[in-house]
Amino acid sequence: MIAVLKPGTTQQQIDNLINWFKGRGLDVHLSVGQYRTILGLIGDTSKIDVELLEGLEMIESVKRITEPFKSANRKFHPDDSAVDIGGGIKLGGGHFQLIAGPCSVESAEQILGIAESVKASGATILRGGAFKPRTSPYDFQGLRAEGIELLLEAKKKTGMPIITEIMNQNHLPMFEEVDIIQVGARNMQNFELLKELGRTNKPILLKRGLANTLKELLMSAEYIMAGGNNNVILCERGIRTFETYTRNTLDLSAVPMLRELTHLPIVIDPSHATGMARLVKPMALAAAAAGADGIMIEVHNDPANALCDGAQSLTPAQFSEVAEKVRQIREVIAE
Ligand SMILES: [Mn+2]
Repeated sequence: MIAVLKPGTTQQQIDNLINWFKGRGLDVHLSVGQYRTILGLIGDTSKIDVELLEGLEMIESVKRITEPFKSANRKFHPDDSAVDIGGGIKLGGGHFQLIAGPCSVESAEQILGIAESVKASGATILRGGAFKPRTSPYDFQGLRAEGIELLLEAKKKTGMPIITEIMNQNHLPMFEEVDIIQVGARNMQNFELLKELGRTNKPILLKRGLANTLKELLMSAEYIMAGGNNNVILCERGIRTFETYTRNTLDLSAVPMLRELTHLPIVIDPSHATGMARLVKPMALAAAAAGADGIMIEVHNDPANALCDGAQSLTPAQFSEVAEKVRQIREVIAE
């Protein structure tokens, strides 16, 4: 981090500032020019509040050289991370996983039927919502605890690990046997929830908020990792732009950009990103081509009568086609 001081700053002020930085464990490199005095701060500056510094009378500007995220930063962890999902499955670091299942768990027959068909098509992880963060309080809110029970039954019968969303840290005891806990877009900055998940050792799939930057996504990952849980998977699911034909705008550049910034695995969710079943296949293929570590797709046995997100859900037959094409794309990019 570099701090540029205003002209006319006294030696006493400079000494005070240097001591303040040293008190925070930083080494300070002082550079006195004809018109400018510059302090180079060396060490872990992640706990330094840039806005506080910029507010000081003697400071002209502050520039971070290293990003404020530390645990997630590739600079300190050059190799890709692979998150251990359990059951011999890893995600990231060369391990690609296809996640599929309905938006919401609706019944035992529904979740088990979909699980069996997506497994047969090559899906390796089963998704299904039990607690649903719906925009309207009058929409289906999910089967809640019963939904998790049904997912666990499907897991037992198919052997597929399961992923489902948590909305409240008080629900954590219900997630004991859930393999991956999802933090939805709307909770990306629910910091108390993130801290609580940081105290577990569960794999966490963290979705990017609909109006959040990649830096904010990484800072949220940092919340989980700062608590000691490094099993974080990032998920791009579309962001809100001025476009209205699609539900959201899929930011596929997030894959190569995040790849540079972080060692954490990156999953793409083309279903929520586009909101339309017919756009899911091209976007899933593009995600595979961009090098995503995983793709998460909503699949329903009867999309027209789905209790949630039917318009963007693929039928098992459509999913099977996408899964095959994704496999082919991955072969091409591996060459
Ligand atoms: Mn959904």
